[in-house]
Amino acid sequence: MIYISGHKNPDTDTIVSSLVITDYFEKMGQKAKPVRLGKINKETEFVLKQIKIKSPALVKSLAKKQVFLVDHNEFGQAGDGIEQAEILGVLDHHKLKGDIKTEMPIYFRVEPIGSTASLIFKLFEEKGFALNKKQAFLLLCGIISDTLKLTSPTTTKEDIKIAKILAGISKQKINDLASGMFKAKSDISGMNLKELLVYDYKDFKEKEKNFGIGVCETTMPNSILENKEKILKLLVEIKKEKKKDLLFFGVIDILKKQCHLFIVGEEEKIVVEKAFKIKEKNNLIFLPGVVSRKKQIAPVIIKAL
Ligand SMILES: [Mn+2]
Repeated sequence: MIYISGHKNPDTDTIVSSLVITDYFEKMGQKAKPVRLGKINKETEFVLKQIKIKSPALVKSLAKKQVFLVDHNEFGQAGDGIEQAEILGVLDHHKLKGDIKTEMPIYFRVEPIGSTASLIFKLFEEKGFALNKKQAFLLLCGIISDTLKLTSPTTTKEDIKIAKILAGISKQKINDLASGMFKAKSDISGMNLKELLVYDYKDFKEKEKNFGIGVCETTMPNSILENKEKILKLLVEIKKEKKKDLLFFGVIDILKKQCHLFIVGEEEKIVVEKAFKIKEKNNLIFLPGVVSRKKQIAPVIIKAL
C-alpha cells in the first residue's frame, strides 16, 4: 500500500493532490491511500463539501510505511516517522531542500508551476487518462488556492491553461468558485487568535537558523490587523514554544494583493529590513504586491540571513 502524504498544516493543494493522485495510482494498477497530517482548513472543508468528498484519513506516523510525497520535498514539512519510511516518490513545486535521501532510485518530479494540482493534471494528460468532473473540480480548487485565483507570481501560463480546461470539465466559473473559497478561507469564526497565527504556518531551517513563517490569506485583513498588540504578544509566546530563532507572520490581503508583516523582535527587524529594504514602523512592515510566502517572502528572508 502506498501512502500518499502532503505536507504538515495541510492546505487545499496538498489535500486535493493527495486525493486525485490516489486515483492516478489506481489507474496505474497500484494500491494507494491518501492521508493527511493535520486538521483541514476551512477553505478545504468548503471544497470537499461542494462535491461531498471525505477528507483523507489523519495519520500519526509514516514510519515503516511506503510513502509518496506530494506538495513538499523536505523532512521538515513531512509527517512524523518519515525518516523510517520508505519514500517511493516526490511530486512537488517547491524549492529543493535536498535533505531527503533514499536507498533506491525513486520517482522525483519538481516543476516551477503554480500548484501540485497542475502537475497531477499533467500526469493524467501524459498517460491519456481522462479526468472526471469531481477530479477536475478538486484539481481546479488546488490551483485557485495556491495561485490566489491565478494572480500570485507563482502562476505560470501552464496553470492558466490547465485551470481553463479543468473549469470546463467540472462546469465551474473560476471567479465564482474562487469567491466561495476565499470567503471560506477568510472565515475566522470559532478560531482564537493564537490558532490563527499558526493556521497556515511553515518551518524553515537555513544557515543554522530555525525560523517559522505564518501567513493568513484573507479578504478581510482589518479584522486581523486591528488585534495588532495581542498578535505581537502571542507571536512572542509562539516563538518560545516552537523554539524558533526567528518568527514571522504576514497578513496577506488577497483582494488588494498586499501584505502586512509583523516584526516580533529585534533580530526579525534587522533581517526583514535588510530583506525588503523597507524600514519597520510600529512592529509592522507593509509590502505592496507581496502575496506569496513561497516566492516573495521565504526566499527574500533566506537571502537576508
Ligand atoms: Mn502547493
